[in-house]
Amino acid sequence: MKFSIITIFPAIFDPYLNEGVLKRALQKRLIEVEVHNLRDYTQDKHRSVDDYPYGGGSGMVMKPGPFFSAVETLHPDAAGRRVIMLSPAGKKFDQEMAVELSKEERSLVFLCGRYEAIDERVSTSLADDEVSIGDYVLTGGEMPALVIIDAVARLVSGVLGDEHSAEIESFSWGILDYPHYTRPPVYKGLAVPETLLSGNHKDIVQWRRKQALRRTVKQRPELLEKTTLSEEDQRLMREIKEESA
Ligand code: 4GX
Repeated sequence: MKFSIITIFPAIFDPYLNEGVLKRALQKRLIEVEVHNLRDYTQDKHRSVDDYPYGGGSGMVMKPGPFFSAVETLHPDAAGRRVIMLSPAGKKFDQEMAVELSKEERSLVFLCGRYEAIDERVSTSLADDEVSIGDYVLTGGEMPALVIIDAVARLVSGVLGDEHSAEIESFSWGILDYPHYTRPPVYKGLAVPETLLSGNHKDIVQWRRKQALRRTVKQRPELLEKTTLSEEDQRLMREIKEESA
């Protein structure tokens, strides 16, 4: 899987990519990440990437030229690239989009903007997708690009160890994870739920599923509208509702 990033702050990426799972994935050549400086694709001696907005108003607008030059120079074959512009106005990124992107054959090219805006022609005529990581305003598209690369890279085959492959499916169940505990059995007077210490595997599986459902109802009820619950889940849900009544 190949990722390419276009930014005026290339130094942001190295520290994050050179730790943990992504570092190993890069070493194993399971993923490839190229970081390019947008200013290398400017024409003027000041290497300017922004300018005043037509029509007036406050704030600067990123020029289209450097983004087009960078993409067309670095990825001249349009069929081999999928250009993703990060923007608060984009489609909301979620696990479903991460799964879809992880199956992409083309290079994923991330356009990271700064300032108040990017000239509209970049989103309409250069980018294939405009993506937002959430409804808040950041100072640039670099962290959104890293968030997406992180979420997509861990879905690439071989990036997580085999022991984690079940975890890959966990969010696609469409409900939240169950609570986890490790030693000690009592910490600051807080005990680990006894079912987990019972050694009864069937009870443990059912307890975890019920906890996951309980947590989802309480914290993210909207997730339950998108998923279909099994007969067993529906029985557990009735129990949950009776207990809270
Ligand atoms: N999810 N930002 C991009 C510059 C900008 C402004 C307008 C395009 C259009 C963000 C987010 C985000 C701040 C990154 C503004 N680019 N990106 N930047 N939330 O807030 O993706």
